[in-house]
Amino acid sequence: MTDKKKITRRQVLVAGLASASALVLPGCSNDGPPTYGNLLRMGDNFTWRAQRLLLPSHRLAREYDRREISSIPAIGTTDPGDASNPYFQEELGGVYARLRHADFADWRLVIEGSVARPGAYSVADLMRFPKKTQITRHTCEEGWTAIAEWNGALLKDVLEAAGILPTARYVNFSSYDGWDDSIDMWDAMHPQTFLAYGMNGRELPVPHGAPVRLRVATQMGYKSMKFLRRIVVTDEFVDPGLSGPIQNGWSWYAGI
Ligand SMILES: Nc1nc2c(c(=O)[nH]1)N[C@H]1C(S)=C(S)[C@@H](COP(=O)(O)O)O[C@H]1N2
Ligand SMILES: [Mo]
Repeated sequence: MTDKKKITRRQVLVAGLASASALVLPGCSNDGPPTYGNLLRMGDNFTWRAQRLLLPSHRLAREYDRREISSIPAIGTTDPGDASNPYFQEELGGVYARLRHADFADWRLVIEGSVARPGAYSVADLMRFPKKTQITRHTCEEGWTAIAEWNGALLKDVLEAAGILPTARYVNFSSYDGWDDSIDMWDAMHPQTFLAYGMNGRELPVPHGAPVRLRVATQMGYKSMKFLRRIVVTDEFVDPGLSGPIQNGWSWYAGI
């Protein structure tokens, strides 16, 4: 086959995908996360749009029994306050180290953006929401899985207390190790999306994201952000730039 033919085939494939998504979801073509012109990323976004359109209600991730809980390694950042880590950032990591030193008594989760009542929640504040438990499987893109019990508040309950405005569509998260990422309102309202302050019945350990992490049971592990700092509800998709997963080559939507 000549080069010319190969290019032609690829062009046909791209055009086909683009028109397929336009056909299936009229009016959605300028909506949602950017594709950066990448063919694989277009596929991810197609999966996201198709799932949101075709699945009428929240699909639940499988829940397990207590005796199926397995050991779970701590991956990525295991302590944002560790100054010997090459990724350490004083502005965030230094603050985290001081908060940790005081047992996170002064930690607050800021919730702002498209909400009627922006605020800052302590761990004790989050513990006043109905306490939820899920035993679910965590799937890391590096190829391992583990089953753990997560204890916490539903993100839905906390966001509803903050008063989500009708225009709100995305929920953005920032962490003490400089990660920024987002999920859509669908996943934010999901009955298995937690703000977890506990793991396997104990306080959430530092390597797993203390004092509070996000736990998104319906997506790959990297969407479950550890060491939460701030939540911003937005009406539009916000590209987090270099601190976000898209720029690192990971897909924004990683449904499992
Ligand atoms: N803030 C932050 N969140 C993060 C990470 C990280 O390095 N920093 N790693 C992600 C990845 S790739 C995985 S698999 C899980 C790992 O969670 P664990 O360390 O509790 O097993 O957290 C995710 N959330
Ligand atoms: Mo991961």
